Amino acid sequence: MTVIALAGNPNSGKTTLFNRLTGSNQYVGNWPGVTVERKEGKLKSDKTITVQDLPGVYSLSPYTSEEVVTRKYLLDETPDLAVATVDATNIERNLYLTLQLMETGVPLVLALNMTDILKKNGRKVNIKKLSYMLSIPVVGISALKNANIDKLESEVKHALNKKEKYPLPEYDERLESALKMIESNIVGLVPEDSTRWYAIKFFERDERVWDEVKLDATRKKDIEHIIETAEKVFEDNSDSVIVNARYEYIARIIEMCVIDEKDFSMSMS
Ligand code: GDP
Ligand code: K
Ligand code: MG
Repeated sequence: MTVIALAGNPNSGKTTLFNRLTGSNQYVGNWPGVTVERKEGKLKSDKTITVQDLPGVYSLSPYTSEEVVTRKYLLDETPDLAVATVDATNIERNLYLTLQLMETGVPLVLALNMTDILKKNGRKVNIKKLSYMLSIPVVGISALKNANIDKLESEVKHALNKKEKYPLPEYDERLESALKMIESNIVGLVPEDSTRWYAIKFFERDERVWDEVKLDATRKKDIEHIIETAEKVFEDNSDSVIVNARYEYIARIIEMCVIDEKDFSMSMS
């Protein structure tokens, strides 16, 4: 059975897209142990593909029930592919989650939603450039207006067949060397495709990952030392180092891919 999961910020249009993709063909329940709604259905155009609507989250931290459900699903149940539902009118905030989704190692297609109101806001997103810079397929859609959903489906099916890995976002060199050192300490002890994700979570001192991954005391000490050294270099807490690295990365993408037509006409006058 093939499973695709819809992941995105709250109100990015996941459920609207889910309804488009599955029609009336759905099952609604709860995730085990929490009162978070679980929606599952079959893809209208191919009943062998299950579509899973995941709880909306802003990040893959281990704090809210929604975050716990979404991250557990992506890391432990590993869908064949995830569709990152991105609200194009709030692209910066939404890409923050997209980077984390990429790091889980799950194959990803980005559905840039709400393109219908993007025009009204006087903004344009260069989709080809966005796809090139992130190294993942990107499709501009409007779930509400039913625009380009067939294109999204064909990109999803194409990606499912290709099973290609994409290069993960790379941050500041000094951060990268810390992460590489952590990776060498955990390789073989975590699922191979999500090594990067675990390295980042160790670096952030994510409590769940420190509890769940069984490391001997020496490795734990080594990793703690790597983190402390990085914190001295950056003069900042390790979790803030990651937050800043992600926002810097996103700022470069926005600069290259988003055109604010209002700004442009003002600067021309
Ligand atoms: P979810 O929280 O991610 O499941 O988001 P919903 O599917 O519930 O959508 C949140 C709101 O955005 C609803 O009012 C939708 O009607 C609206 N919405 C969803 N997709 C689009 C779209 O493509 N364009 C516009 N204009 N509104 C949309
Ligand atoms: K909602
Ligand atoms: Mg929803």
